[in-house]
Amino acid sequence: MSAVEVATYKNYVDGTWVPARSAQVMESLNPATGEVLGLVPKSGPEDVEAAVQAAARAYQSWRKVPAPRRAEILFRVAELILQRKEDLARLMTQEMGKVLPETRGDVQEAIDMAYFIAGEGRRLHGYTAPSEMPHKAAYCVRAPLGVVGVITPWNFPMAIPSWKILPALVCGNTVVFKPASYTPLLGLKFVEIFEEAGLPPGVLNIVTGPGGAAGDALVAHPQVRVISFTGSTETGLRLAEKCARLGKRVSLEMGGKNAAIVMPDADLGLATDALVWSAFGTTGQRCTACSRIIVHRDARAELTERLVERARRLRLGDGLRPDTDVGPVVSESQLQRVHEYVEIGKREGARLLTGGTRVADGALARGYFYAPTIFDSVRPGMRIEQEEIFGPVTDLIEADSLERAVAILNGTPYGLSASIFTRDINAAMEAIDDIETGIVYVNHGTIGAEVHLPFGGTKNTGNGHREGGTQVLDVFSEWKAVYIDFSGRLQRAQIDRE
Ligand code: UN1
Repeated sequence: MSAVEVATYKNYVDGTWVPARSAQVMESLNPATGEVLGLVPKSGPEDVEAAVQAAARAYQSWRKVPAPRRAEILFRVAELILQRKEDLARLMTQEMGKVLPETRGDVQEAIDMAYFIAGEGRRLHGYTAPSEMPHKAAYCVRAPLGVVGVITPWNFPMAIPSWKILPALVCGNTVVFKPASYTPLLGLKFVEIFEEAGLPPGVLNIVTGPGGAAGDALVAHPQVRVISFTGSTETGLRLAEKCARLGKRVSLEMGGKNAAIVMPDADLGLATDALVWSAFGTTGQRCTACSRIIVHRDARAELTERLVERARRLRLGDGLRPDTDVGPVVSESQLQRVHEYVEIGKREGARLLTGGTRVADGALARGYFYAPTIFDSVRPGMRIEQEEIFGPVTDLIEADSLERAVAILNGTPYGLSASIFTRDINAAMEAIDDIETGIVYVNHGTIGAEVHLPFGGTKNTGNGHREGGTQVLDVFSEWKAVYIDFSGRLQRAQIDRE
């Protein structure tokens, strides 16, 4: 690694690439190798101010561009991402560690979202309704809100920003985007594509920097009308409090403690494949990761044996290598957090079946690698059963009936995704009815949501909003009800009833 060669990147504000006003920079690092990938602006409140001002000015003209024309730009965005899919995926693997097939999937999710939302430019449906008066028309339309602040995590550096930025833009809002501090380069590459696709200056701005300075300034700015945030529950709730004081709309996607139920009649080969993928894919760093496996007593021994055997065979390494199954966790602090939870689990009396250690042999010594970890004999209520770990750790919990399994599944403060493995249609339907999560899978793991269905969770996972689907449009627009009276006289609603 030669420090001399490291590229320096800039923010994009009002259609121009600019350094932070303070001229400060911060590093983007490869978590598999420790290599410095680039230097990006360490932005502060003054950079956020400039970006919000630019977005507020651009809003006045962008909101008047007909939605189908706004969408044409978004179709071009989709085409450009598609052309660059491989380069973006490789950079993403370098910047946050997940293996190349998964980073290709992340980029593909942004492509899917761009095509899907661009299509909405020709719909953005409202509806008409009959008026209670004669000679009076009534209908409603979606109106944009103004400047939107987008704050995103590092685990899906393109997919998650795409879920927010694209619908915000198609609705006619303008955006200030603050990507995660661990993945600024992907954020900057994403914004470059919008510029190339012909988005007018000021419509989308990016400021890279720490959440504490740049993110908070965005949340606190009175001209930012909506905050869309994905990240930890702790940060999300703190942001929500600030937004509430300012009367600002906030859409939150926060933690999860997702579980899968495995019934004795399930296809255990399929369940093993799906659960290893859901627990250890993305090194367990998905909001949707399966961190609890609730297994029926009669399937416990066999499923446990299969899972442990498979987890032990997973190969850790640099995600760019074709023989790697699981990449590093994103940072040293994340590595410590995962290990602390493993220690907590042991103290609570759970039985460690495999993993539970940092792996630092040979080339892995420079990165943040943690062995895929499975705990057995986990009881409902243990901290490792209740709290989100966000790493390659999953728990096995025994249940003796479907009813009990669903109760355990529902027994955490979160409600993002859930799954059940069974061949019994009645059991599956009952579980779908009783599971209290925003996403339910049958004979499929807990990960892999598609962009055209609503994505989000119940309880402390969110605050009632959804991303994906046409439902996401509700976050970035508000309803305008229109009445047109063509009677030529005063007609009083609720009063003139003859
Ligand atoms: C996340 O983990 O933050 O459903 C998003 C999935 C992906 C998105 C995950 N499509 O697992």
